[in-house]
Amino acid sequence: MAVRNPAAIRNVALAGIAGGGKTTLTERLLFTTGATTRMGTVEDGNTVSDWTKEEQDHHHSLRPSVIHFEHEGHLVNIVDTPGLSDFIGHAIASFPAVETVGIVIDAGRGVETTTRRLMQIAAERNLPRVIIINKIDEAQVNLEELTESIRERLGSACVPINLPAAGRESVINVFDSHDDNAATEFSSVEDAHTAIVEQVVEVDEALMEEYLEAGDPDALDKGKVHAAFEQALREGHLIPICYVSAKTGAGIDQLLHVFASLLPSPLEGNPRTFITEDGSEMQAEPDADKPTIAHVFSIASDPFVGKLGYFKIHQGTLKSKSEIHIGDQKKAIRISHVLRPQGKENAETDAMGPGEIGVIAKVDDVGFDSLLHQGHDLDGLHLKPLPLPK
Ligand SMILES: Nc1nc2c(ncn2[C@@H]2O[C@H](COP(=O)(O)OP(=O)(O)OP(=O)(O)O)[C@@H](O)[C@H]2O)c(=O)[nH]1
Ligand SMILES: [Mg+2]
Repeated sequence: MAVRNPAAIRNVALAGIAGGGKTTLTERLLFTTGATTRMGTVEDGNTVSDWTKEEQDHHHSLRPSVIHFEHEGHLVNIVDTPGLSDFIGHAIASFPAVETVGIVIDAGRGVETTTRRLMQIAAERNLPRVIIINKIDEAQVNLEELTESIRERLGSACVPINLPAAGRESVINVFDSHDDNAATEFSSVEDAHTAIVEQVVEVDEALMEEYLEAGDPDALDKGKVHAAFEQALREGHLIPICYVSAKTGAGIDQLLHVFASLLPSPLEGNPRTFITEDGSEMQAEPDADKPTIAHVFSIASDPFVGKLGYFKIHQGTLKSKSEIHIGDQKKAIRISHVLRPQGKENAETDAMGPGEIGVIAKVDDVGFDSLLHQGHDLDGLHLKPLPLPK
C-alpha cells in the first residue's frame, strides 16, 4: 500500500490573535487551490474550518480544525487554530503535529501580547515560524512602519520574503525567483532580496565566505542557498514575513509557494521527542517501515459521527481496518478507516504514512495526547511533556 512521500508534505498551524483572519485565510487557500469552488465567510457561518454550531454562532474558532489541499505537487495540511485567549491552549496543543507555525498578524493591530506569547512558545518547541501579515487591504495601515515594528518587537530574524506591490493588489516574491524591476510599496526587490539572502547565509560559514567574495547574492549556488534557508528556519535564525489579504486574495499565490515549496517537509523539520516506558528519550523517524507512532493532538465531537481523534503520524504507517494499541492498554482496538480531514468532511484513505495528519472516528478510548501504536514494543511511549506556557 503506497503512502505519500513525506518529502512532498507540508504541515502548517495558523496561530494568532482572535479575529486576525486565520479562518478566512484558510478558506481563501482552499478556494485558490481549487479544493473548494466557493468561499464561505465567518460571518455567514459557512467556512470549511469553523464547522461546529458553537463556532458558527460565535463567529470564532474554538478548536483546531484541519484542512488540506494540493499545490505545486505537495500535500499541504493546515491546522487552523483558535485565537481567543480561553482557547489558546488548544492552539498550542496542536503544535506537535506540524513542522511550521504560521503566526498571523492583523495589519491594523500589529504585534499584541498573544502574538509574542505564541512566537515564544513555538520557539521553545523548536518550531520554525513564518509571520503572515493579513488584511493588507486596509488602506490606512502603514506596512513599512508595521514591518519595522515587527522587527523591533519580535527580532531582526523577521525578514520579508515578499513585498506588497504598489497598490497592494498583489505581492512580489523577493527570495527565490525575483524581478528586480517590479514596483513595491516600500523598500525594493533588490534590497529585500539581498537582506533575506544575507540573513540565510549567516547560518553557513562557508556559504557566507562565498557570498562575501562574490558580493552578489545571485552568484551563489541555489541548492546551497536552499539548504541554508531550511537550516535558518530550523534554528529560528530566519522568520520570513509574508503579506496577504485573505479578503482580496493579494499575496495568496506567493504564500502558497512559500508553504508548498519552501517550508520544511516532515523530513526536514525538527523531529519531536518521545519518552519510552523506561524513561529514556527517543526521536521519531519519518520512515514508513518503522513501528507506527501516531500522536493525538486534538479531539472533537461530531453529532453524527461521534468522537474524532486527530493525529499526526510521526513514524511508520497507519492502515485502515488495522489493529492499534492506545498508550499502554493491553487490548488492541480495530479501527475502521484512517481519514483525511477537510473540516467536518473526512475522506477515507487506505493508509497514511509518516508526516501525515489524519483522523479516526468512533474510538472511545482515544483521548487528547493518546499515543497510537502497534504491537507491544512501544507500550507506555508518550510525547515528551513540554513546559506549560506561563
Ligand atoms: N479587511 C479584511 N478583513 C478580513 C481579512 N481577513 C479576515 N477578515 C475579517 O476579519 C474577521 C475575523 O476573521 P476570522 O477569519 O474569523 O479570524 P480568525 O483569526 O479565524 O479568528 P479566531 O477564530 O477567533 O481566532 C472577519 O470579519 C473577516 O471577514 C482581510 O484580509 N481583510
Ligand atoms: Mg478562526
